[in-house]
Amino acid sequence: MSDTDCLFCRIVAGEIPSDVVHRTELSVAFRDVNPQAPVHVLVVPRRHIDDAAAIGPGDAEVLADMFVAARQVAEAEGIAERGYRLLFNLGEDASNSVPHLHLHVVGGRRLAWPPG
Ligand code: DGP
Repeated sequence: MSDTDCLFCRIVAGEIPSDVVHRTELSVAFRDVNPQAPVHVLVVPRRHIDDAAAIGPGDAEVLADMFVAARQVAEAEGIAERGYRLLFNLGEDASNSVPHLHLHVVGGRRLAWPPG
């Protein structure tokens, strides 16, 4: 998929507005438009990657950046101490709806396990 067709590439480029809470050289984190918990932030790589199944050895640096960004978001949002969930949805059964890799950072309430 080309950048111009990709919703999250367009959010990263600032072409579509979003509530950005964290930026690094490699990733951007913004609030999910349909939050499932008091804190629900998506960490996305600036470079387009389709999904978690498309990750390869060359993506180590960007993945590390995304996980560090997720921790920093959790700390800034005040959920780091009580705990939170990091989640990649993948494919139809997991309701993956946006084909640009995104790490969900979800917390601020007790989260059910297993998820529905
Ligand atoms: P997933 O189901 O894992 O593909 O999650 C995609 C998430 O993206 C979903 O929770 C809603 C969110 N989302 C979809 N469109 C937009 C948008 O235009 N802006 C923002 N901030 N979030 C969006």
